[in-house]
Amino acid sequence: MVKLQTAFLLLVLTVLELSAQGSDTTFGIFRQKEYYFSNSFKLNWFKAVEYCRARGMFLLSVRNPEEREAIIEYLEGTGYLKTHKTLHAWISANDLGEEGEFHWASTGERMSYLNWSETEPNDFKIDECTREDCAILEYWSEGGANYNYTFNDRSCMREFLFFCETLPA
Ligand SMILES: [Ca+2]
Ligand SMILES: [Ca+2]
Repeated sequence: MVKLQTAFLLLVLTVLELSAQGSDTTFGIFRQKEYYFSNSFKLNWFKAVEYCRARGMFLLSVRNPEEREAIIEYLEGTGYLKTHKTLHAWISANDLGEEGEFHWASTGERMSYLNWSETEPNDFKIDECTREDCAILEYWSEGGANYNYTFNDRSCMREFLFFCETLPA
């Protein structure tokens, strides 16, 4: 009977472990900040903001080289780049309030770290009513200095992966 119970417990643990591995989300704590990476789960920018806030977090801000380095290190730890050559993930920068004036939605700060990909932001015209007002962090393994964890404005309604972070109170 004891053996049977042990076997059952092992089975439960194995199932739990498998379901944890199968999860498409990744939480991690890094340099006192907690991050969340949606991994394979895509939302438009507004829903990504809501998703983060509903978990007590904020859509990621990358306000200086240190914050850029931190998210790169965190992402490398998730193993995502072992299976993907590119990354396109929403961050909180947007110029929804005033065209061309990018601010971080999570902190309210004006963007001063201009880590844009070449020729960005271009406010590309999607259609008569839509241009590009929300920013992603983009990476391409063959992009060299460009697409190197740099920013690109995209249409807010497009669905991309995203990062959440905790911010100090
Ligand atoms: Ca714009
Ligand atoms: Ca763009």
